Amino acid sequence: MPRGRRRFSLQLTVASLGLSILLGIACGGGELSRLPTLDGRAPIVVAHRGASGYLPEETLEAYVKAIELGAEVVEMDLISTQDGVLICRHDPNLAISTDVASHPEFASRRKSTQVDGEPQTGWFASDFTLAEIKTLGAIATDAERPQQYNGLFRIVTFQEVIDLVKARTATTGRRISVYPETKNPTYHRDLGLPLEDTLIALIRAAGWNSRSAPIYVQSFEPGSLKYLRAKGLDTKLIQLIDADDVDLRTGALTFVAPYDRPYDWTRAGDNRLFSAMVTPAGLAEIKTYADGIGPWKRYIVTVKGTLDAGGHLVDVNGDGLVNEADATLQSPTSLLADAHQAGLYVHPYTFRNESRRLAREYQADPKNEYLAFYALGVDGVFTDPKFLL
Ligand SMILES: [Ca+2]
Ligand SMILES: [Ca+2]
Repeated sequence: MPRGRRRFSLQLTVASLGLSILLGIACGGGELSRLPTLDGRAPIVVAHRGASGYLPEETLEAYVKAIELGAEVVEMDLISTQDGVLICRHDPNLAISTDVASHPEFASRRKSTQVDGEPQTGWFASDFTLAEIKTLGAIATDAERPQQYNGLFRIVTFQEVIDLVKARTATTGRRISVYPETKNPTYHRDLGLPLEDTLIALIRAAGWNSRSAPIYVQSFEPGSLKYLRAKGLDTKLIQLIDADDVDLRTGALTFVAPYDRPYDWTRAGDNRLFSAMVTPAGLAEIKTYADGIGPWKRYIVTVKGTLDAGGHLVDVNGDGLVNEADATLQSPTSLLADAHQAGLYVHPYTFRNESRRLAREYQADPKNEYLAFYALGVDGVFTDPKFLL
């Protein structure tokens, strides 16, 4: 999901207690069935990488925190170790989210390579066994987030999160789901460490290979989802839909590699952009192998900056920066209606509470953004959960 470039901070959002409060506001008394979701159920709150507004992301501690805050779904990215174990990390490059750089015993493994065509230098999970990775500490990936927990928590395997969720489901009596993403599937296949068959085996072993099981499987690469389905995976599948950014002068989404199209399309010479997925034809194709879409939220409601008479962007709030806090909401697109018409769930990403990411109409209050999207009928939201205290 939301990859490095858009990983702005912060602190965030709302889990289910907050959700019920918000829905109460949205529905004038909590009549959840009035929300125009696909199946009439209340939208799900997906804790993006765990309680990543509080603790280093994708650690057991971050998932425990998210569950304690009330999230009903915990999200994770899956990458492979050298010995083929699926671990929860957003980036194959361990320099981004671990303290590997401070481990002299691994200094010689630093190298330069490419991930989805993007040159990177660092330490890569495919060069480390699980046992070696277990000696590393997780660190916050965003300087605006708490740093005091850096190095304290270990990297976890997907199996360990499955075990956690099952245990917490039993002790709380709540239904808690997981939402794993096959991360960089083509990259892993090229390395001889394909993710999909291992993932299917873990899901089967968990007894979760059905549409009704507490699991959603997501990917940006259609080929990964199609492979999973063809190999017998019967869980809910969600096609992620990315873009690079918004051109604040026009409100149009921009498409710059590697956020222009799924990497398997790039490799196949298919030059369509991610935006092809949100057309009626694109949605119909997705419906042949998936149950829903996870679009960047700007596909549903985009924003446009304020221009002066000379056509220059204006710093409306006078903070010296021109960003989304100086921009206004545009009319919703037809994507939600089109996707629901196609029978697809819609789970947009990523909701965050920093004021610089909130359009003017939200008045620096992230609750207003949730209310707006809930009213439109989204079936869930990816959030970096943090209660608004
Ligand atoms: Ca993700
Ligand atoms: Ca400003």
